[in-house]
Order: sequence, then C-alpha cells, then structure tokens
Amino acid sequence: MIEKTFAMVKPDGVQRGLVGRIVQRFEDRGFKIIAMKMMKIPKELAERHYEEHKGKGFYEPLLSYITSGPVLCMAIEGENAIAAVRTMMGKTNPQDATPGTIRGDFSQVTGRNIVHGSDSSESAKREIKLFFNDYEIQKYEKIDEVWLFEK
Ligand code: IDP
Ligand code: MG
Repeated sequence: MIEKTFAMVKPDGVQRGLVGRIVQRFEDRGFKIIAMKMMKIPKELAERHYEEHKGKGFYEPLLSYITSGPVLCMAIEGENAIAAVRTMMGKTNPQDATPGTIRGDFSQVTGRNIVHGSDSSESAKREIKLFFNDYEIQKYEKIDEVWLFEK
C-alpha cells in the first residue's frame, strides 16, 4: 500500500553534514519526497511531537537535543513507507542497529541517533500535520514510477 510518512534529520545529523547522504538513501530507494524544510523546532512543537514520552527519564534531554539546532523535516511517500523508512533507519539504540541502516552506519548512542521516522499510520498522519501545512505537501508524478511499480 502506498503510504506517507514523516522523517527528520535531527540536529546532530545536520551538524555532522549527513543531510545529503540521508536524503540520498530515500531517493535511491525510489521513495518520493513530497515535502521538505529546515527549521529550528520551537520548544512547544517539540513537546507536542514527543508527547508520548512525557515523564520518562530521557524526556527533558530529548527536548533539549531536538531543539538544539536546525533539523531537516521531510514527508516521504512510497510502498509501505512507514515501516520501510523505520527499517532503513535501524533500531532506536544505534548499538542494536544493523550496519546498512542509517543509525547503524552513522551513529553510536540512543541520545544522538540522528534521525526520526513515524512509527505507525496514526503517528505519520499526526506528525505530517504537526510539521507541514497542506500547501507544503506536494502531489506530483515522478517519471520513474512506471519502472518502480508493477502496473
Ligand atoms: P524512535 O525514535 O526509534 O521512535 P522512541 O522510543 O520513540 O524511538 O524515542 C524517541 C527518541 O528519544 C529516540 O529516537 C532517542 O533520540 C530518544 N531516546 C529514547 N530512549 C532514550 C534513552 O534511553 N536515552 C536517551 N535518549 C533516548
Ligand atoms: Mg518514536
């Protein structure tokens, strides 16, 4: 099923110059980038984005981390995109992330794991809406689609 998901290069990924290589992986897979912008996340938005983690030990450090510098936000569309993007990112703890995944290739610790991806269709919808206005989501056909998918 064709799905939309929300993905983010976190502040450490931006600072470490990994934006291009991370975006490249999604493009290489044939995923369609349907929205993209850089922003410094305001505290209130960070709190809403990570509200499920409120009260946990890592919540405050997580808010500081995610608001510590600009991030690159994306909406990505493709076959099974929500799970597929998470698989490409690897496990939350980079020590458990398989080599070949983004976290497994570029990061070492959970608190600096360089990327975010929505974990369910509810989260994907919620997070896309949280970070993008309707007019920022592009609806377009890409010329490789006839070769990426069966008719
Ligand atoms: P996810 O990003 O793989 O969905 P979540 O459990 O939703 O993982 O946690 C959100 C983010 O919070 C993680 O990506 C990571 O940056 C941070 N985080 C989660 N657990 C810990 C922890 O135990 N220590 C430090 N940071 C954590
Ligand atoms: Mg999560």
